[in-house]
Amino acid sequence: MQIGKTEARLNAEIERRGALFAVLLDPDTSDDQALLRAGKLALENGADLLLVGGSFMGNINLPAQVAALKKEVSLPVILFPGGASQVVPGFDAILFTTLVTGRNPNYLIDEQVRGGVLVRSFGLEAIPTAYELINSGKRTAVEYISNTVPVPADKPKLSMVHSIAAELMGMRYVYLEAGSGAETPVPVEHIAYTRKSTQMKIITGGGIREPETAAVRVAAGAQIIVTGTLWEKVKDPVLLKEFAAAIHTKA
Ligand code: 1GP
Repeated sequence: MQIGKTEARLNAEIERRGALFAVLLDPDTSDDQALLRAGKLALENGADLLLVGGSFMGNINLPAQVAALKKEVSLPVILFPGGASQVVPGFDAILFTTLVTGRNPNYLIDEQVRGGVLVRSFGLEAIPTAYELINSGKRTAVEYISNTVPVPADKPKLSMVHSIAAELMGMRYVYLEAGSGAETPVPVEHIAYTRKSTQMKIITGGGIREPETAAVRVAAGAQIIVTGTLWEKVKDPVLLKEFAAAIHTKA
């Protein structure tokens, strides 16, 4: 499958900035302006892209809110769904994920079959993405919901072999995930091993709360750093700027 416009834009931006700062927005809100406010704050303070996703999505107004967001915020807005039922139109692209570290067929093929039809009908650009769940100390929502066992934190080579397989299956991005609100982020060794053995673009997130934590993961080879939970409590422009500065290795 050919690289689409948004993926090409991300690739070019990664080339230009070294690594990108992604802010994850929770779509499950009853406040019609919440997404727009959070998106504007992210744009004004150095974020490069917005991801929209969560374990649950019960917001029937999401397509309209995304349309409003896209009108006013010039960043790529990418859907990061937890399953096929969360595929809705209006996004620049979707991270079309496969939970490759799990052995649950629902998240290896079933959700993709159900969601793929919607992706095509809505004309969404798909970015084929391997999703690897790494143990972060405590049980996360994604582990519970997906009913899969994460890669042990002290076994980075296990991430690596899943990354190799995913690349051979045609995936171009890999998301090394500790889980939303994780106690500890993905250990740098997992990132470094995947970097060393594949050409895939590496996204990592889960439990990143400090710019320095992001910077060491960029140094290990991550190209997109995702932060979500942090901004639910803190709406701090200064901290956003510090993250952007820590992540962008090129001016
Ligand atoms: C979750 O990796 C993301 O899918 C972001 O995690 O909410 O912990 O920043 P946090």
